[in-house]
Amino acid sequence: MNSTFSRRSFAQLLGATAGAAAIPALGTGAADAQMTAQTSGGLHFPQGFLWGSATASYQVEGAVHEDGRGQTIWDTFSHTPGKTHNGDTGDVADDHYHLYKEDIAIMKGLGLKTYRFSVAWARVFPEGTGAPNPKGLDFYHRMLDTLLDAGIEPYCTLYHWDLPQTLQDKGGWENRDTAKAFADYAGYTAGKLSGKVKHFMTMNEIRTFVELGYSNGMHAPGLKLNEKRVAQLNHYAVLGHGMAVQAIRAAAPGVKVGLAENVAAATPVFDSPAHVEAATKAMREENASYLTVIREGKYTDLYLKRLGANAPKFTPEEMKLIGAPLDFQGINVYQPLWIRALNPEDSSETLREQGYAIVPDPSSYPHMFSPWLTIGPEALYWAPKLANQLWDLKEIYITENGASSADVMTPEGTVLDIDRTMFLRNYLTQLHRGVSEGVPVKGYFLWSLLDNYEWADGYEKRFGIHYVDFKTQKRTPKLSAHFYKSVIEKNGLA
Ligand code: PNW
Repeated sequence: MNSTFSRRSFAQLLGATAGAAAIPALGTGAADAQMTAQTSGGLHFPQGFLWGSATASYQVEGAVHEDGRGQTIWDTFSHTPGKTHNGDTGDVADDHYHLYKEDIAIMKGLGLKTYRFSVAWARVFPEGTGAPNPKGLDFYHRMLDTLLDAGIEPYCTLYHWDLPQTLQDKGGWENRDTAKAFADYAGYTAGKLSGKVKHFMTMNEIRTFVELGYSNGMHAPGLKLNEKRVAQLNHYAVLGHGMAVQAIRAAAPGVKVGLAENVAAATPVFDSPAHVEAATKAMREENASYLTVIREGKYTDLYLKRLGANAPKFTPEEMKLIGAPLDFQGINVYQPLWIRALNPEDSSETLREQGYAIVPDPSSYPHMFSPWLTIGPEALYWAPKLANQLWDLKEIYITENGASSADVMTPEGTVLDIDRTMFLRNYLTQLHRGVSEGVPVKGYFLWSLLDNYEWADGYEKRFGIHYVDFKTQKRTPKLSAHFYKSVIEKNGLA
């Protein structure tokens, strides 16, 4: 395809890089015709909608030995042979620790209103607890000053999976003391940064670090524990969130506190009252030990019943902390979980007691470069809508949404990621549908600003809207960056 792209079209595209109104230069393409058709009604977002992008410390920073940073479970895991694609590590990643000014200039050029980043716990407390390392926070102060100078509002995640190794050596999230250590670190850090940051998320994707880290062993620390141990450490993880909420409120009065969770995005197979009712039940039950317990302060009856003797041990005080009210809710939405209503023929006791069925993907189901990233734009309509119906969330942010592509840098020096651009356009169209119905989504953070270290997939699976040459650290905007810039400029898709 790229070889048939004419020189003139390239010139137009490169023109689009510099100029604000340049996207129409591509207006003869099929993709733009599709966009016109979809948006003929004018898909504008409410004034003040926060357009952002997200990254995470271990995935972009590099500089793992610099300024007193302690070792984390991802340093250990990625350096263990056979654990990551190609043995890739985050030792250098995007070298954002040194290139943050350039990266913030890129954000400013895009027109970003907001940026979601995470703090590496082991930069602030190299051993997880004990004496803080002032040089660690200095980096975030430098970064935040540059960001604020650029007029971009920071949203800060306090835990995006890079647990200090010292704490893992004492059991990690299996040890209740880790929850307390996290709260201490979170309170300390929020207190120090609250002059510059007004929105804090305790954790990112509790589901992912619990299930991939401790159950199937695909992520750090790479353990495969039994159901009982996983349920108990899941409890300590949500407890860590709850204790951190309390600590942040005490240390940084006035800031807003939430978390970013990847909900199982229950999506009805089609829009009928019975399927929507089934999807609503699934939204609650499939998130039972994550968002549901955090929003309701209790585990669902079905969750506890199914675990039986493997259910976690907990106290009423712990449940109160876990269910503490939040100021906003971040949800990361990637793939749909397709749900149908039950038929009279569904006789299984399991289905009957839960009241919905998960429909498995046929082998022909389309996905992005990451096999798990099945495509279903409707997830970005239903996930915030159903979550809001269940828990009256009031202030929702899509804290992550984006896609991996097998990006190719053309000889002319550009990346035409039409699949990612299509993915984003269609998901954003569905987000617009929800917002226009009054679902209180206040902002959207695209994952990710830059290609970065995609965990166990190393550098192979690129999620950025800017291409990174990992040898030279050169950043190049992809077609999707031009698209996103135009969305921000127009505050919509029309
Ligand atoms: C999220 N899944 O991870 C993380 O928050 C990011 O750090 C990550 O880079 C991004 O999504 C893209 O993967 C996920 O298997 C990892 O369903 C795996 C899954 C979902 C999210």
